[in-house]
Amino acid sequence: MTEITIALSKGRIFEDTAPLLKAAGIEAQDDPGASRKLILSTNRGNVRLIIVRASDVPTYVQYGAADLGIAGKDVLLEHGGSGLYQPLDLNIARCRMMVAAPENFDYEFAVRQGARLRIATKYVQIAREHFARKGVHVDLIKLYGSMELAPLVGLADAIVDLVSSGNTLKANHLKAVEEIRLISSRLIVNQAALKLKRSAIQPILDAFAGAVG
Ligand code: PRT
Ligand code: MG
Repeated sequence: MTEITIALSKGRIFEDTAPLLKAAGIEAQDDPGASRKLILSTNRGNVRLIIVRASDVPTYVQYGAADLGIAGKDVLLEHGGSGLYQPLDLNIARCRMMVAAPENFDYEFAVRQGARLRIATKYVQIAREHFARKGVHVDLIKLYGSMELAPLVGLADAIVDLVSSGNTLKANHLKAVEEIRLISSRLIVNQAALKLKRSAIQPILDAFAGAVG
């Protein structure tokens, strides 16, 4: 039987993914939340799950170490998507990629003035493309987390980050000043695996598509 490996991350994506896997007839043998195993067997002998960092999912699938994966569009845009099919928007882990600035910073005015802005972000590709499209000159400062801190201590004028409830911005006296795009998670497939293992992969794709509606 054809072996299938699916790359997932713990955290918010996994919670929303478990029902979709179930709809595809796939259930993990151990609870990924509790288990420290990185390779989980499932009720289907030929299907296994691997647990990786959210931002590493596209890399495992690109190189064929996993056949399928689930990754946020934010992560896919930063990765570039080479070697991947993105056949399905799963509509889970939804949020918005936003520009945010301190409550007392007049972003629109700074943009109109043609000011050069310092932007701190984990999402350098997305930010670069956004500001280039707007014709705004920016210096991008790459961070790996806690972006909200950067404007508070003078590292940056503004940030580019994901926002869902808005509570993190509010708690740090920041406001969203511009929406870049909606973000949700996508099913991704290794392009070569889809050709070579289509009879095993296609039913999983169909089940996911049916569960998403
Ligand atoms: O932590 P790790 O390095 O393992 O990876 P990760 O942080 O990317 O994983 P995880 O599970 O936190 O996020 C996985 C995916 O969830 C992301 O790639 C997004 O596609 C999606 N997602 C949805 C979010 C959010 N909503 C979100 N709100 N990812 C992060 N956030 C953060 C945001 O960066 C900010 O710090 O939550 C904070 C804001 O939340 P609110 O509710 O206060 O607005
Ligand atoms: Mg996280």
